[in-house]
Amino acid sequence: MGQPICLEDLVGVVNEVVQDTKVTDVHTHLYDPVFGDLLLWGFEELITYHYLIAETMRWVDLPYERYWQMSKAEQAKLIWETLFVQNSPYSEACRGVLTTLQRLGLDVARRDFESYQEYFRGRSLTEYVDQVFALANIKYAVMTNDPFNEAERKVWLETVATGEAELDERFRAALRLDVLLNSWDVAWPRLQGWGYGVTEKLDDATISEVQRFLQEWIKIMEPVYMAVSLPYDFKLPEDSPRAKLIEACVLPVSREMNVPFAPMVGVRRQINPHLQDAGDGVGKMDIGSIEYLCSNFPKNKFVVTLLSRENQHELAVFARKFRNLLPFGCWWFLNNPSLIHEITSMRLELLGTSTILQHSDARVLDQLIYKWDHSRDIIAAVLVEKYADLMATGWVLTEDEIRRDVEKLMGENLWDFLRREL
Ligand code: HDL
Ligand code: ZN
Repeated sequence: MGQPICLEDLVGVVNEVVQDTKVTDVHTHLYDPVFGDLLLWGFEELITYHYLIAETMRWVDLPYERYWQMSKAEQAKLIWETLFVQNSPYSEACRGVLTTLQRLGLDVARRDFESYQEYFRGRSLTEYVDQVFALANIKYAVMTNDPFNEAERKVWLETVATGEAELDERFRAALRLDVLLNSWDVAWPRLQGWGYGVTEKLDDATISEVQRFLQEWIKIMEPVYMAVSLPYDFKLPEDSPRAKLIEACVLPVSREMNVPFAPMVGVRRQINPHLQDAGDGVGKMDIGSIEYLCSNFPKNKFVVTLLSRENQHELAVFARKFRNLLPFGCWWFLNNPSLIHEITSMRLELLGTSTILQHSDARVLDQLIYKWDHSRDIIAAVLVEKYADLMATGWVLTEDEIRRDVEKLMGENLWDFLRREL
């Protein structure tokens, strides 16, 4: 049971436990170094993160194509001057750059752009991965792995599947199905070219071959889940290739191989295409589609994150109704202190410890440091509120119990969900 803690020690104990707890980062865009240049890292990648591009382009009247013609170093300098010198960098993406530099031991007060670039030159990537994972206290980072991405596919087939290189066990795969599910017109010719007996028509033969494609990539990647980013107007049930592929291919294989399905719903894709990756928006989705999945497929496991703030309360309420629904993270436009606080409070109040509070969505290795620093501070503050409320009833609390709860909330619930027999 361990020693009960007193109210005076609560803040210290909760913060220490949250800082100490290694996280499973349930969703990132990072890659094991074996994937080479697909893993982004270093100052210029950190400061040209697409969030910062969008914020910069609000200030400069530069034609978009002129920005895209710049070198990475020129883009970095423009962003630095615009967002950090001409304006105070308190947006979450800007502050994150500074938190990362500070945690790496660099002097942020000097505002010395060149020295920040210099720090990374000649660094060993594998050493830097160790340093970042230690600073961010990461146990696992779940990648986003797309078998339709030629560069990535090549590494899986020629390096990983052949046993030529072992994956670093800290990087876990997620099989990403955006092309298959959102662009069937693009997907089926590619599948056909890879030797799957598919046609555009989703008849029994094609369905069986798409299932084989999924089964084969699950064997290659050993993914933690199968994910897809779905638009805000995603609907189930629906008479569409996407609905058919999900119900006839993804869900049967998901259940057969115990690889949860992770619909990530709410993007309004490319509302400003000139911004490229930074050009997506957000929209409220119809939670009835999540209800349709959870209630009609009770033996399937769903790991879900939604992009709209307006969907968060519904998601938490629906998770109370369906044990096969595991909500996770404050995704993308929600990954800001005010919204992380609001969503974390809501989830603890509605779901207790039966949820996963956060993921980083990191696209650049270095971001793990700030995304987890910032989230840990907020999660600890909310947990202090909740444990203090418990203690006000006369409840006696031990550090062991706080550690147990925090481990679940910071990612262990994913591994437990995989072990569950629904
Ligand atoms: O689809 C996704 O996984 C999103 O996270 C997008 O990659 C988005 O562009 C992003 O990077 N969000 O942080
Ligand atoms: Zn993402």
